Amino acid sequence: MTTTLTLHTTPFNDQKPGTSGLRKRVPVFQQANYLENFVQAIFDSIQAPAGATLVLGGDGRFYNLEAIQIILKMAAANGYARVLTGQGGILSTPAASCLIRKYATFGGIILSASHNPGGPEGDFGIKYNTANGGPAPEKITEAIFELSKKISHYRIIEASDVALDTIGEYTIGKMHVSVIDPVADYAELMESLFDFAAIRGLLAGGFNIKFDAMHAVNGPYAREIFINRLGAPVASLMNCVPLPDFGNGHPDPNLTYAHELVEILYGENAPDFGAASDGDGDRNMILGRHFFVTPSDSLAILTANAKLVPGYRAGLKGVARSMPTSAAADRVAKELGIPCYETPTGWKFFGNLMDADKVTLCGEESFGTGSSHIREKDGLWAVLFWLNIVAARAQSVETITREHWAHFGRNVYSRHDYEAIPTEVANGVMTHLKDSFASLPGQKLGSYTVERCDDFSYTDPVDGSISTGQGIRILFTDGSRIVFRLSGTGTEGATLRIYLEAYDPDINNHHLDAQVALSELIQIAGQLSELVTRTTRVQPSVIT
Ligand code: G16
Repeated sequence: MTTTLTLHTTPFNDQKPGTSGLRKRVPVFQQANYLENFVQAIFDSIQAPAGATLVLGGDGRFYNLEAIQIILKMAAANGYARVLTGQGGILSTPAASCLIRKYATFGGIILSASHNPGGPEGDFGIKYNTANGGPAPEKITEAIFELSKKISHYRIIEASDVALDTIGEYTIGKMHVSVIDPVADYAELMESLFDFAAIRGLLAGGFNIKFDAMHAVNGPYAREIFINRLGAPVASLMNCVPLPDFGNGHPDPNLTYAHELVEILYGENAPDFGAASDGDGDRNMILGRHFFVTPSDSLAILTANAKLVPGYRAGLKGVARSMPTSAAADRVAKELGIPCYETPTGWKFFGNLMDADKVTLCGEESFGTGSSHIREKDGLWAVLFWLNIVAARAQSVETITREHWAHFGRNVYSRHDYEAIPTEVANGVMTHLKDSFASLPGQKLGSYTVERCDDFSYTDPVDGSISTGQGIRILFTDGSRIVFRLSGTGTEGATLRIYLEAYDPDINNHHLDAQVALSELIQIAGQLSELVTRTTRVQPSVIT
């Protein structure tokens, strides 16, 4: 027996989605009706037609299972005909995007706070993806927020929980729930894009890899792809058992948080190749032996070598990068004669470009790379792309990167993050920078001269929508730049990100450590923002 209930609720005023959905601490989501309000606001704003199917899954973090049971009962009460979910409530973000597209569902709900830590006191998150498989655009997230501020009721069915641990068909009221293998469809898609035989040959020939799933969602995906399908030894995997608190770690694949992997790749007898992915499996970090590839360079190198990969042999329509990502990909696009788009931070801005067939590859400095095979960034896809290139070129990651720099020049790049700054202090830094816009152009700062500065705004070339206030750019006459931006994914205070980029065509400087090569720009960024005085921080929390 099931009963549909319409329950009274009162709004919360803080349900504004950030760069990628609503992210809050777990105890915030555990408040009575907090999740229910947001889910009802999603359902009310998207107005799915009768008979619609929804994909639902998450990265397995603490509260994932409870949230899925609630959302299933709410979907049933809101008239959905079917929900597709992964066994154990698990779906990586790219796998969810793959399922939405493959089964042409109305959309999907993904439960994840991505690279943020998990556990009872950690972070939780929820976002809605549309029928193209990509994160909802701003007009939808704004509508959800507006509805969340005036919600008075939500609908839910009283029913027993679905046995999410067992693959099979279930019903809640009139709604069907298909609990499916979370890995199979995604692994099949990967096999259709890359030369698995060549990668298998590379691995069989003694090329050693180490993949770190950081105790997050990609563990089972990596096991199926690297071990079962590509024949890598089991020792190639580390931290591949997903845990609700990520083993108390911070599942962010960068030099700071993936230090266990970094130490192995920079140690004695290091493997030839290392990679890591994040909480929900959409980010990636690529390492060679004793070598780190910046995400910006990675995008450029994938673009330059795409024809070596079966899925991209026909060529690329174009490439897109977020504004703070280095211009390395722009140089490749220019040589290939394809367009390069510069979007605000947030994967959602790439969706329209891919749907309109304007771009094939996209990437962000925040360890995200992907293509039009789905509408999310894709961690394992990037790892496979690299392995495919390495197999085709029979060269190391370092040689491929250095040859790339020798040909295109090097966009030396780094990001400095100052985390958990009081919000008013961070806002003060941004206001101060904007106040100095009028006086900066033409100023000589050390060996750099300011050409112009602005607060980045973007007009979507497909639907004409305008996004303003997307980051402060100080652009120098030689093409170098400093970008200041406040993160839209943190849950504690504000995170100030400072992005630094200098272009160096001289191969004799390409051995330099980025922090050394950028030292003058780093100093200028500190001066311009009055960083130490305003924030009392002398060191960034994270350098990538
Ligand atoms: C999300 C977005 C990315 C964005 C990143 C960082 O990634 O999908 O597009 O680059 O956040 O955003 P911010 O600089 O505002 O913190 P993820 O992996 O967290 O979903």
